[in-house]
Amino acid sequence: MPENTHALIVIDMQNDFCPGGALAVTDGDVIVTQINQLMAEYGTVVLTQDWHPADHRSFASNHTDHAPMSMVDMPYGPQILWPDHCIQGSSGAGFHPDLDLEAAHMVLRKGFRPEIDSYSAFFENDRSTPTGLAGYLRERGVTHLSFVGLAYDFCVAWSALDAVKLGFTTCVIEDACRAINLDGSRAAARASLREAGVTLQ
Ligand code: VGL
Ligand code: ZN
Repeated sequence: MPENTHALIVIDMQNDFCPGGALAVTDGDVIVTQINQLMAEYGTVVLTQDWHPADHRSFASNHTDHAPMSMVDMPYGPQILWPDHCIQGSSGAGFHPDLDLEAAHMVLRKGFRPEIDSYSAFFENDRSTPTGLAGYLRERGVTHLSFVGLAYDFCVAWSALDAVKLGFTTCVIEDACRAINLDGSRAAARASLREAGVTLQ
């Protein structure tokens, strides 16, 4: 029987992060089967969905003279500029076709405010605007979180680091994640997760 205190948080298993997508993560699709199997072991399953308007400020195309993967200063700090991805209602924003949507209890959309990016499932990148996920989980009596999905070094890591800060016992199942790995971001994320007390499984 799945335990009601344990939730699986599936981060951004969307077409644009899979091979052929606008911000494809190498082998991003390979983890889908394993994630579907994991869902059965948890009392609560949450899917997050990166969900940007076309004029989102995290897109290089909305800044003059900036290439994708370059940096810009936003009011809330430095921001990597991405290729256009996960535009609301587009096929790229849809979940991978093999992901078991029926097993999910909640779908949380994030990144829909044009002025601010949102890597974490808990807070937007200003680090102060909550998504409401912590309240949802606490009200359901959830104390333990396992994270899987894309991308390990951005949305998975930021979500897991916030989860620890919020007092959840937190684990990242590395086998069921894949990384973008921009300038060593995978190793940096792993070090931060270890230091914060996230179990890497
Ligand atoms: C993500 C970059 C931009 C992610 C989302 O899901 O890790 N990365 N938007
Ligand atoms: Zn995004």
